[in-house]
Amino acid sequence: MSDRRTFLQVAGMTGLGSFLAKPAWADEGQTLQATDLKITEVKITPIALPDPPILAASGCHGPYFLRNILEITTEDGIIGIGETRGGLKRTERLQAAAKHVVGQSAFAYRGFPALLADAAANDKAQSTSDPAVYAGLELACLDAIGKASGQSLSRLLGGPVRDEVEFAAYLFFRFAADHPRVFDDVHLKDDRGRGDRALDQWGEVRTPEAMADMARQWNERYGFKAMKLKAGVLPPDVELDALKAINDVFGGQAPLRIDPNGRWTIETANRIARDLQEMPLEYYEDPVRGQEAMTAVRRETGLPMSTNSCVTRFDHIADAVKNEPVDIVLCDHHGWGGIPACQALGTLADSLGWRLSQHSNNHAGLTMAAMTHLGAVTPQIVHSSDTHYPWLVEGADIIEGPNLKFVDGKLKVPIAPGLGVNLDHDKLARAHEIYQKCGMRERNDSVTMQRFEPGWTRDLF
Ligand code: GKR
Ligand code: MG
Repeated sequence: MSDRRTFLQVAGMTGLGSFLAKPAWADEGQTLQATDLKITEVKITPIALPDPPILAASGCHGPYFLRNILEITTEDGIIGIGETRGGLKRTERLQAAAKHVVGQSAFAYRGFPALLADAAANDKAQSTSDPAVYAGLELACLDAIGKASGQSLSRLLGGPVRDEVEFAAYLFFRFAADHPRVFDDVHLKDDRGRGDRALDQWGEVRTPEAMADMARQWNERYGFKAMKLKAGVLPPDVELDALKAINDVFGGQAPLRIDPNGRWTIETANRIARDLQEMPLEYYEDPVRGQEAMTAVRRETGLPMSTNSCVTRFDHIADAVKNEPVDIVLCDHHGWGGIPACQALGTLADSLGWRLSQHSNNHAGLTMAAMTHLGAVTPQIVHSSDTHYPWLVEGADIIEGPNLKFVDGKLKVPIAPGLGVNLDHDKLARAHEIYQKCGMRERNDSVTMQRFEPGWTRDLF
């Protein structure tokens, strides 16, 4: 099976040279005070990257997913890079936040949330107080500090506690990349086509057999061991059969996860759980919506439960301590407010008896590197992390060189200064051009799904 290796005709070479430059203070043999990393410019580039028609409780993914890329320039000439969630609203918030951050030192990033909260209070029209805005800025500051000090991001943050970070297979039901409805989409603005010109070659995966075959191939291709089935798409019994078929492929040896994204009723979740109890289930992820419903399923089934929906902020923790809805929290540095925030969550998790994994939405290589560093500096991440990265076809990432490669289901923790990946500005410019042309400005999976299945709504199963 081959993805479109030359997507957008982009190619590059890995280049660590620019990371290996001497720190700005090294010439004079001075201390770190010699550089203040005062921010002179924050550049925000919204981008659209190709996405296949994968399915979730929210509907079907559109032809592109959106991200925002940050480049902060400092007085010392060092440029820090970052990536965060996409969408026009967030681009506008980032642009508003940028104005307040210019003139600050990149070393002082922990002061930015307060600075941005004050700014938001004074300017209600432009909410800069958004954890994903802060997380993008923080990442770019950490990258700049890493480059200035010659240290990798994970060394800066007290690690690495592991040299490699393990990821799980993130298996979605899906339509074929050349399903006719894909080409009806007015947003589509690249030269993908049918057959061997399709975005990818996985074909349609909407049966237990096709899903089990894809799981086998993901294990062979990437080495992933844990298998996460994105559910809440087909009737729950079909999804249960798909999980059983995956289990059979691995002879009962692969840790399994199933995530219906809260689209099941408590009754359905409890009924399906009876079969899950017979399988090597690592955890039951958000089968139902909200802490109280999750608590009801957890009490009834006794299964380990995880979430990226009902405990997603620090101010959800007090209720979670009371309700006990979960055993595992999927942290996400864009949602929890940065990498050190997720480390703090790890400390809390230790005392609450929780374990951590990482949540993912579609992302590019800067986030992939950031998630790897986060996995390396957070000992409580003991479950392999989610990532959508394998869905990003070769050549479509915006980093220099080929897409990052999983070996044995793992990525090596980058050791070059900062994030350890470089932006390829040609690829970035193309991804920005697609953003401008495609007209997508926010994610809307239900509208895309209604083009495949007119009248589709997100009813509960
Ligand atoms: O990409 O469709 C998707 C996923 O469903 C995503 O939006 C979720 O946030 O990956 C996520 C999850 O684990 O729930
Ligand atoms: Mg989830």
